[in-house]
Amino acid sequence: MKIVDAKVIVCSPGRNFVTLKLTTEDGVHGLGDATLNGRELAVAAYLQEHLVPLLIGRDARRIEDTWHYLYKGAYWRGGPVTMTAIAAVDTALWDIQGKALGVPVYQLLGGRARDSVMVYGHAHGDDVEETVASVARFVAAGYKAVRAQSGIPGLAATYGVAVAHSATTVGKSYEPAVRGLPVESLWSTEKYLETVPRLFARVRQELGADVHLLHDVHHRLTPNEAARLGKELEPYHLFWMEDPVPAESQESFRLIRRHTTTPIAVGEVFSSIYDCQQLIQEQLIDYVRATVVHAGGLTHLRRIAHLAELHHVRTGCHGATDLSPVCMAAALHFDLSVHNFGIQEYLPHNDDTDRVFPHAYTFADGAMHPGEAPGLGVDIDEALAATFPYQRAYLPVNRKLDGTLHSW
Ligand code: KDG
Ligand code: MG
Repeated sequence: MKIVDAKVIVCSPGRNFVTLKLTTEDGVHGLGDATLNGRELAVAAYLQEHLVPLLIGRDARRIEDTWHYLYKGAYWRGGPVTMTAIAAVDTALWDIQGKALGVPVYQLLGGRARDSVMVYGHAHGDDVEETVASVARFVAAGYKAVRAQSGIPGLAATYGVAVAHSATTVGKSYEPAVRGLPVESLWSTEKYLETVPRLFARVRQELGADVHLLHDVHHRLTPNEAARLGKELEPYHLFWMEDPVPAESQESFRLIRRHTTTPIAVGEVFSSIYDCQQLIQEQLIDYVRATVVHAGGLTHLRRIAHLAELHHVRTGCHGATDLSPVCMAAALHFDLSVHNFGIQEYLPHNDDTDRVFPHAYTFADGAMHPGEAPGLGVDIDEALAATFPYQRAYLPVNRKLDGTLHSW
């Protein structure tokens, strides 16, 4: 089953997506998401210039061999651009394999380990009370788990609080990529640490103990500050505190761990098992957030999950709207089949994106299912995609009140 065509499709139905489409001599095609938010064209060029020539003529069934051929064959290992490009190829090959055998991808991954996949939505508001009301709307809409992010008094814009969309509408996407040059936001650790415990006290007071609550610190604290936050949030029993510190230094998590039992999730920026090896093996985290598109595809993500399973770490795949429906579909097949699944992030895409990428996955009652279509169950309408050309976009940057550049 030789690959005879490999196409890199860049489109922007509201935000930029890079998609790899591989076609075999039998006319079967498979898709892989290759979107790296704010650096999209680097991956498109990596695929087009360096991987496409290697793919033509290869046997599409040799998924494992192709993964190692592209990883070890590059000599230069890892990094988000390389691993996103490899992920796209790997995902497309699993899609082809499923279609060729007439089964959904999750059946190739060992079959379903659960009936459906619990997801969390994003609640947010300009202040604590608005955010409490937003969480309540998600609960009323059937969500079992909700991430809560509130505006911070004294700061004009805060991570996780939408600007472009109505802040509290269930089902609306939070779209942080901004077309044009990066916007700058301001940050104060003191104001943030004062607000977040108050937010969760109010949410628990209004909504009780049943709903799973999550919060994303978005890499902004030091280990000691994160330890303080985790400790102050303990009475509110969070499902997780996400990305408390930048994770380049895996050792930082020891300090946080020593001080708090609030569960820790990390890894949406990870591109390989080596980014989280120590975190997992030393049980410094509870959830690993790596997902298909940025962590080398289903083949490599399964390796991460299997290592994690040995150390009581569960999965919590990144699922923001800058990951295309192709990634969402692949993540759902992974989630349904992997034993140590924890939760899946879910933000619905806008209508244009859903029309460009028709898909079989569904949401009901706070959970998702990848559907029973052969392969991933997602396609691309290339003619429609062509009507949404690429537009340069960047993620925001973040500065402290005195102007010092900080992590966004
Ligand atoms: O591209 C970056 C976004 O995907 C990220 O900022 C979203 O942190 C995020 C999350 O948890 O969804
Ligand atoms: Mg995050």
